[in-house]
Amino acid sequence: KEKTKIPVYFHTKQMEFHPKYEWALGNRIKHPESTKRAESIFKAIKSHKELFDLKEPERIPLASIRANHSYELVTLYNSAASLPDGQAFYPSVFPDKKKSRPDPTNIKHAGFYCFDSGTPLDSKTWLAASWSAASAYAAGEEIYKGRSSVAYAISRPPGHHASKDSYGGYCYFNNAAIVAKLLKKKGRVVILDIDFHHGNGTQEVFYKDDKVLTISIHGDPRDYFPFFWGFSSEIGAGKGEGYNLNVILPPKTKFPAYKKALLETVFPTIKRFEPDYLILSAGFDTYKLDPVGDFLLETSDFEKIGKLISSLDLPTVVLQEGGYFTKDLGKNAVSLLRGFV
Ligand code: OKP
Ligand code: ZN
Repeated sequence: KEKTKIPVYFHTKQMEFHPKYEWALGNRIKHPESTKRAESIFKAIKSHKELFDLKEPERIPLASIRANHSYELVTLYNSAASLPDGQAFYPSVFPDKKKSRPDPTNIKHAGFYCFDSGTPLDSKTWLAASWSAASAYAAGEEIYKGRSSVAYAISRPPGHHASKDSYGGYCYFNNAAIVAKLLKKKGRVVILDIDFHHGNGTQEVFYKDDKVLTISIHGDPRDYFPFFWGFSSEIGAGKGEGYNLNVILPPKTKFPAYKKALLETVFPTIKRFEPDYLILSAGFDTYKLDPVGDFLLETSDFEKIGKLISSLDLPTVVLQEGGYFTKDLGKNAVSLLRGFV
């Protein structure tokens, strides 16, 4: 039988955005979400031509962004697009949402829509974020149209912290949620988030939805970003009650404990749901050398995780989320995807 390659989507416009800095305990650090990340993945993908078919996405239909994000949020990103080159807006005022009236055409009001201090807006943010979403959407279409059983997008900037009308955690558009809204037209969707951080944006979008099951495995939110979401008590609401699962693992988690969480908690929940599609929010900040995360997974563990997840036998869209040890990021991504081959 002929071996089919995994389609991988990426657009060079995703590389035009360069967030400058971020704060870590009062120290100004180089922004971890740099273009070097995508470069590392792109290089690793290109060096495995036998496994991957690298493709450029078409522009994402604006309707698919609007299906997941508010008019105001899109307007704000548009306003940022006219900032002078080299200027970035980092919000410093975060008003009470119930008591303030924001103007999304005024970039100074960005704090109304933003929840942290590490997610700048500049003239290129909209460009890169919409091409990142386009890559995700194109990978989603491969699955939607039944052309492939697995597809991957080098979706940078990432998406899982962004919700309908707010952004943060280096995320602007929620790529996984955009793809889920496409796949939902044809069936039941599970989004499994294996980034080190809780996928609060994804959780929020589908919190009251019983057709999209959201699961996130992450470090304890009491100690790690995003701090205010990701607890096991968050199980969904309304008809979505029982359709959100948060799995917290301790610092220094290694593969055996990670595998146990997958097999004993995550997979039974997925199987009970009887999904038609899987979206994997793949972060590699669970890697042992990651400067942001605190787990101890090895490069070879990602292949094992990929293999375990592919044993669910679901058409799968793999989307890039975090992972900040740039040098090994590409080989970690290839390792995970190899598990699907
Ligand atoms: C994004 B993703 C405090 C340092 C923490 C936020 C981490 C965002 C992670 N300013 N910064 O889930 O990989
Ligand atoms: Zn992360």
